[in-house]
Amino acid sequence: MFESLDDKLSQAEKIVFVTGAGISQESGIPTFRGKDGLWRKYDAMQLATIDAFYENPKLVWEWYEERRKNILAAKPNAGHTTIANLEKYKQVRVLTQNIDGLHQRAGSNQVYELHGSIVTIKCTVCDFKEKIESRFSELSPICKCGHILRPDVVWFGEQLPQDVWDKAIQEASSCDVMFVVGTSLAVSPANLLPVYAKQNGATLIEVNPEETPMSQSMNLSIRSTSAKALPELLSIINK
Ligand code: BV8
Ligand code: ZN
Repeated sequence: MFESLDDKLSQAEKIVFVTGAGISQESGIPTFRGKDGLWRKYDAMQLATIDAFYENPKLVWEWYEERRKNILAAKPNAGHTTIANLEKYKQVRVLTQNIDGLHQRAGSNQVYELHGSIVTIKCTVCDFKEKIESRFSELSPICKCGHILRPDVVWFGEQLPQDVWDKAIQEASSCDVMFVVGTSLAVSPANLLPVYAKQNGATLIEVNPEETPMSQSMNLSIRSTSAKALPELLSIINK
């Protein structure tokens, strides 16, 4: 699959992976597209907003609790583990839109969570923030300051964590090769990261069964799933 870019891959020092829901699809976690994107009758874009949360916090909390249950029961797949193992041979950075933590569970050490994490909660008012260990006795959980707690994720209309975003731009703008894996590139500003890499002359490789808005700008588009395609990468890199 990657033959045409053998040299680029073997000579590359820093490889960056921009990932989306598609890389966790083969771990049984639904993506946001099509029928997958619906929970009960709600579209993910409707629920993942601060307005939806204040309008009906219990509903939004139930959505995240269900997703967290599925995510904690899921296992990283060959796509995640390949990226983690690549750290033995190359400088690897993961810039992910996923809040599922599967890259870290696969052993990746340099993961930037652009849209937050489903295993952390924070207060809507004070600076309380905590990793969630157990299920909540009752929804919606309240902070010791009396205000409501929320998942520590980035909702539509909210800024990305500045430090993470600045670091992501820096990594994207200084990589030799960028893999764009399992993302529709529908959401900004995350969908700008391949543009930064292109501007820096990086080799762009897409792994996605379907076309994306940046397919034409790719040096190589692999129309396959990440768990099938990525493992082959290792065999080329450690030749
Ligand atoms: C912001 C966390 C500044 C929560 C998420 C109008 C036009 C343009 C932009 C905007 C607009 N109005 C507002 C905006 C900005 C907005 C945006 O981009 N909206 C889109 C919908 C148009 N962005 C924001 O609001 C961002 N903040 O801009 O702040 C600002 C502030 C105020 C006002 C203006 C600007 C914040 C965005 C972050 C939102 N939070 N997630 C949660 O998860 O609950 S986004 C969430 O959806 C994910 O994190 C991810 O980013 C996105 C879903 O995309 P993907 O991950 O790519 O998944 P998708 O299902 O779409 O695609 C899956 C792909 O995988 C497909 O291509 C499929 O073919 C492929 N695939 C499937 N199976 C496999 C596979 N590939 C490989 N292997 C497989 N097995
Ligand atoms: Zn508080």
